[in-house]
Amino acid sequence: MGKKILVVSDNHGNKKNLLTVIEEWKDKIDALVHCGDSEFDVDYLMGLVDVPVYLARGNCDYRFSGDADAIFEFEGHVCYVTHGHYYGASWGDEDLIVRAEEMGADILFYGHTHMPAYHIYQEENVTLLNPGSVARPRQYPPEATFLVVEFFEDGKVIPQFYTLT
Ligand SMILES: [Mn+2]
Repeated sequence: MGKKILVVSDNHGNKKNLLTVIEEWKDKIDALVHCGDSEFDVDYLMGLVDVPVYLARGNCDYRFSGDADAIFEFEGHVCYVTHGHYYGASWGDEDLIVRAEEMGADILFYGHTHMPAYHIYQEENVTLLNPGSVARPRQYPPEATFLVVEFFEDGKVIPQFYTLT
């Protein structure tokens, strides 16, 4: 079994959905990533779990006192967390790929679109992952989603999307 990162985004003040996911997963993960627009502050989010927490500030995070983005190493990978609105997340992957390369990251987690996404760009060695929104989904059919990414010893990174039940 590999090490796991729980990735959530865009709960927009919905504590119930966020906590449902956290309660279910907090003992099974090695890190938590929130890609922004929680509408909660850093202290609250940091206190949710006993593992490292990496946060991005969303365009609706008016009370958020943390940095805009985060970068960390995990199992030999460099992971970068951004909300994505500064990098045209709503319009396409191009600027996100450039940003990942700028940051020296091979995995980029983002939110903002409220739609789950998983794209591998082999030439650039960048994987883009969006957990979707855990409260306000915009894909069809609209289902609140989140993501668990498992990192295996051989370097493999396997994302698994979940629907909030
Ligand atoms: Mn947003």
